[in-house]
Amino acid sequence: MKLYDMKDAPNPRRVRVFLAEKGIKLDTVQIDIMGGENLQEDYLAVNPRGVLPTLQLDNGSIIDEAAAICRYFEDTHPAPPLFGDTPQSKAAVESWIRQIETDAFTPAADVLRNTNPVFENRSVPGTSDTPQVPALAERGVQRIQGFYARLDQHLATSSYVAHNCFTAADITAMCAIDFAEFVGVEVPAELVRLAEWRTRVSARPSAAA
Ligand SMILES: N[C@@H](CCC(=O)N[C@@H](CS)C(=O)NCC(=O)O)C(=O)O
Repeated sequence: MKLYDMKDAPNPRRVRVFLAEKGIKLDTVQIDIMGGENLQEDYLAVNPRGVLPTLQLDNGSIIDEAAAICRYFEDTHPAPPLFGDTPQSKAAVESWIRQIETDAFTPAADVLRNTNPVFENRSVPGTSDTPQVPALAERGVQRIQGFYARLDQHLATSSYVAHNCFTAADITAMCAIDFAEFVGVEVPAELVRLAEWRTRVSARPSAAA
C-alpha cells in the first residue's frame, strides 16, 4: 500500500496528520504538483483525475479524496476514533468536513490558482485545462473571511470543531486555515477563540506530519 503525496500540498497533509494521529506509517511517493508531475502519463495511470492525495491499495485499486482515504483508515484502525463515536458526533464531523472543504479549502484554492502564473490554464486542480478567473480570487478572500468568523463564533460553544473532542474536522480546519494563510488571508487578531483553538491543535505532534 502506498500514498501518493506532496509534502507542501494541503490536502495530502490532511491524510498525513490523520495517519500520525492513528500511529499508522505508510510508504509515500512524492509527486511535484507545481512542476506538473501530477499531469504526466505515469501519475495519470494511477489516478486519471490527476489530483492528490491518492491511496493505492496492495490489490492495485485506488482511493482518492482526502476524507475518503481517512475514512478507510478509520475502519481499518478504529482507535482512536477520529470521525466521531455516536450517531450525533459522526454527523457533526461529517457536516464540518463538508463545510470546511466548501467554505475554506475551495476558496483558498481559488485565491492561489487564479493568481499564481504557475496555474495559468490550471485554475481547477487536476486535468481540467481551465483558464484563470481573477474575480474568483477576490471572492475567495471574502469567503475565507466569512468562514473564519463563523468558526470563531462556533468555538464559543465547543472546545473543538465538532462535538467537543479532537476529530478529523479539526485536522481539516487546521490544514485549510494554514493553506488560507499561505495564500495571504490571515486570521484576524480579534478572532481570539479561533486563534486559541489553532494554537492548541497546531501544538499536537501530528501537525508536523
Ligand atoms: N477534494 C480533494 C481535493 C484534491 C486537490 O485539490 N488536491 C490538490 C493538492 S492540495 C491537487 O491535487 N492539485 C493538483 C493540481 O494542482 O493540478 C481532496 O480532498 O482530496
